[in-house]
Amino acid sequence: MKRSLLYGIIAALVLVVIVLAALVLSPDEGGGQSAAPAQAPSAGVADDAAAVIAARGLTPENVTAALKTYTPSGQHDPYLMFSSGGHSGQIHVVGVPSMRLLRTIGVFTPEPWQGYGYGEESHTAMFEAGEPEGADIRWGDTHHPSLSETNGVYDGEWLFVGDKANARVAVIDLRDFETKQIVKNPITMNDHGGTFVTPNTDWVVEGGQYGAPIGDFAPISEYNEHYRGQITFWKFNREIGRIVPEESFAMELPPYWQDLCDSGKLVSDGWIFCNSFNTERATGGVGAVEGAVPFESGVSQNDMDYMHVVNLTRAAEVAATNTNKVNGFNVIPMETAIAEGLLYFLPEPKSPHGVDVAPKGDFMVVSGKLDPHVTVYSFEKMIKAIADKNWTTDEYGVPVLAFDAVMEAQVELGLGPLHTQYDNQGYAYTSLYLDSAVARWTLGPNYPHAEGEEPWTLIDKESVHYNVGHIAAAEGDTAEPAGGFLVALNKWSVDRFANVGPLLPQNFQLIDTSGQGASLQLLYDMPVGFGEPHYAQIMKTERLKSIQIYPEVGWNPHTWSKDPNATLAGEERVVRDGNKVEVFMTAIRSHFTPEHIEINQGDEVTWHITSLEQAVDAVHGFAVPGYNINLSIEPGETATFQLTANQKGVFSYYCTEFCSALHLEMTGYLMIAPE
Ligand code: K7E
Ligand code: CUA
Repeated sequence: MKRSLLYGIIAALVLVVIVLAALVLSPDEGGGQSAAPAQAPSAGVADDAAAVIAARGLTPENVTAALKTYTPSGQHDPYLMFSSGGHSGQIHVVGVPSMRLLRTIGVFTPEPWQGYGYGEESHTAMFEAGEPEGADIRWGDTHHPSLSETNGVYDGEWLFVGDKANARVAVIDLRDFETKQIVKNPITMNDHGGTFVTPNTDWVVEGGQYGAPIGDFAPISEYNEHYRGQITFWKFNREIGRIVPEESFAMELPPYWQDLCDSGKLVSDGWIFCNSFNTERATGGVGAVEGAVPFESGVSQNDMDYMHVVNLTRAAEVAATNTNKVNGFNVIPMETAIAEGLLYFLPEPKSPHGVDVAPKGDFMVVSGKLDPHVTVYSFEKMIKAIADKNWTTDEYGVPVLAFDAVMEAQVELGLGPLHTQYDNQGYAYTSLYLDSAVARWTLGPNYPHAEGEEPWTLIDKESVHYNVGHIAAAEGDTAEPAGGFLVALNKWSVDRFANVGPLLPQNFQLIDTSGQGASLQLLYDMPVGFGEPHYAQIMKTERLKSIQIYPEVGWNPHTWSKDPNATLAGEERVVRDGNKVEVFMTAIRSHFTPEHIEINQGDEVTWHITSLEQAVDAVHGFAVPGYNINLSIEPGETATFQLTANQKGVFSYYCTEFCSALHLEMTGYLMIAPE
């Protein structure tokens, strides 16, 4: 009796929740493909659901969360999250709200599934182009992915990401989700503030991090005189889809530790903001230097550090006539930057981490890791303070604007505030590392406000698990945030998942931000076991313009044109010129042509394979044992690799994708006769 009553109550609850969810998740909001209109469930379905709920011991909140994230088979997510992969050196693409991992993009690290970095000529050349001289680097530490924008809104065309470890920037083409370019910063060994695009993707910003002599050596005792910071502006040419180093430039900065940057937009378009820390210019040295103070305390002495503000429009003009070069790269000297009014500082409390420009471009928000407030700066007030010359100068002569003249508001949020994102309801969201929470607070009077909510006020806090770093809201760093969802990128997972050894996954937690007031709801945990993601961006899926088949048989994804070595059916051949051998091969289900390649030990082989496939998802792989050759040949693609036949023997090359019922037969013999 009691039991059936309980079931009845649960069934009624479920019914209410399902009907509510049907109202909340209208087909429009579902976006993507095939969002069928939700139907009121029959009593029978509710009974079944009630039984499941009882058996699994779910609460009504659990059930609501499940209904908001469940994505039936075949339905697409309305949003895609592009997450940095941290030490994996990759980018990971995750569907939101299902939190399904859709794709990994090899960037700074070879990626076997994509054949990325295994013998394919353009990939190998790309790694080498991005390496410091003499190094052989096959990893990266990706921190801040940046989607290309048009008028301050994602356009779904290009993706950039920085490598903190080696100060490199990569360009990814979202037509085929492949990395097309890696550039090495010629004046610094490592960075942090990369990458951030300007509102029309004219520039890709790469901020610095640890001060160092620019293109030179100097002992640490000469820190103040010879160590410097920098910020680099990479010119992006959309026509060719490449960064143009010759048109790019950097600016020499005092040896503070520059951190994350953000681009101005709308009213503040043309300006760049970067936070910094270690204005103390601490040089560490514990264990090496008598009486030295460790970095962790030496870097946190000052109550204020400096937000760096760069007039990029003006800096680009100065760069055009600047003659100062370091390692062949255009670098505006600090004195020039000051004299030309390109660089200003805003005092910012305390050991800040990141600066985030509000959707209308009117405010810059900074969080000090050691200050419980976020500090909001007014762009308008900043411009006035510059016009009024309302400043003192730092030791290097850089104008430091008066704090009271530029500060708009301070909002107390909690402990360890880090990064801020925005939504379409006039709310800002800030991660609280030490509190393990996400705070929702209101922006100023010129943003929308819910009934009874005051500007610049903390509204809600949602606990996350644990120690959140960045947060990513749907289109939440653009001029038109979408609202609805936010993902907390948590650094620690501790007890959230089954123990998989002492190296635990990170934890992405999806939060529903669609309501107003104190309505934030944690929906879903996604363990991340591939590295430590830092920043992520969430874009509407409908903005993508990606292809499924290359435009023409024989396409070169790297040049985005027909490959001169494209091989059509009937044109397959092996051409010999002395000890140089060139193979022109085709691949189609379920054979390579030719199936026998006979060469001699010592031959130098260039090998082209063209996929004749025109069917979606009909991908072939190509592996040669013993030679570290592993390709992915997507429909229509021509791939090229080179090998020197230094080992004799018989090598069975084969297709590595289970492409058809006769996939195992998709093989051939490479016969290398002894010298
Ligand atoms: Cu991890 Cu943006 Cu590199 Cu903060 S950064 S958390
Ligand atoms: Cu082609 Cu398996």
